[in-house]
Amino acid sequence: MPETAGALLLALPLLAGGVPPALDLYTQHCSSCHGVDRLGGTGPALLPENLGRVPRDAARAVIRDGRRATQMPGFAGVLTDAEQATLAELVFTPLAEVPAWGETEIRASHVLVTDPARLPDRPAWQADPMNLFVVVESGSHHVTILDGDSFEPLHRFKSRFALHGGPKFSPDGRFVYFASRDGWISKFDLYSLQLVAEVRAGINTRNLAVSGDGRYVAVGNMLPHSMVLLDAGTLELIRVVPVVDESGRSSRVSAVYDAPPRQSFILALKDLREVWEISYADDPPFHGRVHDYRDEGPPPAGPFPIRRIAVEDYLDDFFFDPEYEHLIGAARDGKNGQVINLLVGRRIADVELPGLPHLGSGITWSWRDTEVLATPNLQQPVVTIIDMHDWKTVKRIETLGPGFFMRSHEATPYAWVDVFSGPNKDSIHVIDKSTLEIVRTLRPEPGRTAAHVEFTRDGRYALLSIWEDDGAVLVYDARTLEVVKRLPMDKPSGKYNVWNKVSHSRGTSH
Ligand code: DHE
Repeated sequence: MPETAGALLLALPLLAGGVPPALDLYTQHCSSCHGVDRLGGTGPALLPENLGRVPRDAARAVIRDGRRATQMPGFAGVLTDAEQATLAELVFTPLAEVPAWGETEIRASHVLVTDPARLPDRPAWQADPMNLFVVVESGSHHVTILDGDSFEPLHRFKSRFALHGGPKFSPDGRFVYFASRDGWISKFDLYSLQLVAEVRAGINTRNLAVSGDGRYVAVGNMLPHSMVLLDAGTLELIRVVPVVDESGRSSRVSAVYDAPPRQSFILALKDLREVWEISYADDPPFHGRVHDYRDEGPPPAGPFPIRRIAVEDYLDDFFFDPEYEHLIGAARDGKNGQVINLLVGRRIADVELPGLPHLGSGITWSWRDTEVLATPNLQQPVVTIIDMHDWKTVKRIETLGPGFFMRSHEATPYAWVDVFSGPNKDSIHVIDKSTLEIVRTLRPEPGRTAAHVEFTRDGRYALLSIWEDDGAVLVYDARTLEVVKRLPMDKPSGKYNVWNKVSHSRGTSH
């Protein structure tokens, strides 16, 4: 949308509401992150549709104090109480016209940059294609493709503004798909190091998933309230699925992930107490919009049927067990996590997960005669370890502050967790996976945020981000815990190893 049109949209409700300073305040303090037209950027879209569950008092508190574990700063001391109130009022004022983002807009945005049929058969470089790293540099919105053996960059290119969430790979590891917060989905060919296609699937996108058979891309949107199915080859639109219940209430998507053994995409929703499963199997095991397997439900409704599972709370994020039979979900501001058995389609247990566990970053490993899951917590200085057989807490490991990302690898005895916020955000804890004790706390570059680890394919090296504009990726020997190489990078927010991702390593996010 042209800037002038966006400004006009913004001005209309202001004129109607008679709050003249709001536009100036918004432009000066908010628009660089939230978009000139409030449609989102690095920060979420600031529209009443987006803020459905947020009370006005809470919105004012966020403006005043900032939002923990995000880049939202507090404006106490910068803006007066009256100015903060004016801004809070503005974000609950509907745009005069909410921009549509449906089939027409999505199709119009689609660009096929390179004909997939003309792509070369072999990589244009000498390296192990399964040991590449895709490094997202969020400082200047670039992506670096790194050789995971020599630790030399193979290529660097400009990405869409504000990529968020893990990029996802095709099952053979050749293609990587990115989602930006403002809805752009990009497909990149790692063999020929070029963009294949792009499409804007939403106005504010949460994340994307690629189907286990490599045929589909699912995009979960915050705005509009939809899930978008794309052809994974060309990124052409297959279907827009409105996220609406039978009473007409719609919801933002908290996250969409692929469940390969089930041949389905699973969605958590922010505003409906439901989990959705959308089958991409040729012969789906359920039909139509049904509540769960036991319901007779309406007659078959063609491909991509939706199964709706009722849950007891709105889920903000979730995580699967390695067999993809259970989903462990966390509700923002909830006291406990819920375990939902996907076979029977209902909650079977609660897990003790106070605060705000970052389950999307959870990992699992074998421990004694059981399997445990470990998750950092965005609000509390703790890593929670849960037994996945009886869903009881095995241990709460105290850390130096709330953590965002956790990683391990089958071939290493350690799990690494960052301290993402607070005075110790330059620290990384190394946890022994058998004793569940912190065995080392590293301070790679004192005073500078250290975050997000990813291992090489063989688990020998751990790559860690110095999460600063003039930051770096530090390569650690995962046995000696010594740095063997430093690669300067521009706020490397995340790094993703092809093999660990496509093989669904239990030590990394999916
Ligand atoms: Fe993220 C992944 C949600 C803020 C960097 N983040 C994810 C995922 C979810 C999520 C659901 C998993 C998606 C996937 O990989 O498919 N993130 C949220 C939030 O709810 C939160 C707290 C507030 C929000 O802005 O919506 C949030 N996230 C942030 C940030 O402020 C971070 C630190 C900086 C940024 O880039 O916005 C951030 N999130 C990341 C990264 C991943 C991510 C780097 C991928 C992690 C991985 O290794 O897979």
